[in-house]
Amino acid sequence: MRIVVLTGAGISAESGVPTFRDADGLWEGHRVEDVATPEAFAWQPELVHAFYDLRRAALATVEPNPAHRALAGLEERLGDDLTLVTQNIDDLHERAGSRRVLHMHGEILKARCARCEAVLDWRGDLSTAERCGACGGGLRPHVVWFGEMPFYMEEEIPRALEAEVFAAIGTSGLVYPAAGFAAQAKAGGALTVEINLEPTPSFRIFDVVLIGKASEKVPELARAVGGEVI
Ligand code: BV8
Ligand code: ZN
Repeated sequence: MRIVVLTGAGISAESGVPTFRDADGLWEGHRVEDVATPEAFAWQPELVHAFYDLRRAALATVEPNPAHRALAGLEERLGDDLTLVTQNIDDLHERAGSRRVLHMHGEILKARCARCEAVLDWRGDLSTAERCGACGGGLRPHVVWFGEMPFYMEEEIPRALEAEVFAAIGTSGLVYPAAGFAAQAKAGGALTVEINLEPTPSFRIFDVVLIGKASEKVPELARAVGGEVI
C-alpha cells in the first residue's frame, strides 16, 4: 500500500519550532506573507535575512519529536511505498532518521546563489556581504517564497498523490498548492487522513480526522499503517 504524507509546521510545534499561525502569521510586526517574498528580499534584503537568521539559529536548540521519529520508522518499514512531502524548512525529519524528504518549500539550512543557482549547505547567518564561492553572486535562503513555484511539483508530488493513503499532519491547509493535495489525492481514490489539534477549514475533505497532538497521533497512525493492531 502506497502512502503519501504531507507535514506542516504543526509536526514541529512540540519540538519548540513556532508555527506560522501561532504568531498570527506576524514576525516583528510584519506579516509573514510580506517578509517571505522575492519583493521583500529585493527591497529589504537585510530584514529578510534577519527573519531567517533567527529561525536558522533557533533550529540548533530543538530536537525531533515522536511524530518525526514515527515517520522515520514508517519509512524503514515501507521503503519507497512511503513518500514524505514537507512544507517545513527545518531539518527535523532528517534528524529523526527520514532519508527521503521532499522539502517542497525548500530548506533553511541551505543557501542558493541568485546568479548561478548553486545550492550550498548554510548553518550560520546570511547577509548581503556573503558571496557565492563559484561565481561571486549574492546568496539567498534556499526557501520558496510566496509567489514562487514550490519544488517537486512537476513529477514527484503528482506521482506521490496517486497513493492509496494521503495523510496531512499539522498543517492548517491555507497555503497553496499544498492545500490542494488532499482533494487531488481523494479524486484519485485515496483514503485521506488529517491529524491536527483541531479540525482545519478543509476537514470535510478528509475521510478520517484524528484530533490530537502529532507526537501522540502520528505514532498511532504509523503503527496502524505499518500493520500493527493499535
Ligand atoms: C505559488 C517557506 C504561484 C518560507 C512557505 C489567494 C488565494 C489562494 C492562493 C493564493 C492567494 N494569494 C496568493 C496565493 C498563493 C500563495 C498562497 O497560498 N497564499 C496563502 C497565504 C493564501 N501560495 C504561494 O505563493 C505559493 N506559490 O502559488 O506560486 C506560481 C505559479 C506559477 C509560477 C510561479 C509561481 C508558494 C507558497 C510557499 C510559501 N513558503 N514557506 C518560510 O517558511 O519562511 S509557506 C509557509 O507557510 C510554510 O511552509 C507553510 O506552507 C505555510 C504555513 O502553513 P502550515 O505549515 O500549515 O503552518 P500553520 O502555522 O499555518 O498551521 C499549523 C497547523 O498545525 C495548524 O493547523 C495547527 O492547528 C496545527 N498544530 C499546531 N500544533 C500541533 C498541530 N497539529 C498537531 N499537533 C500539534 N502539536
Ligand atoms: Zn554563484
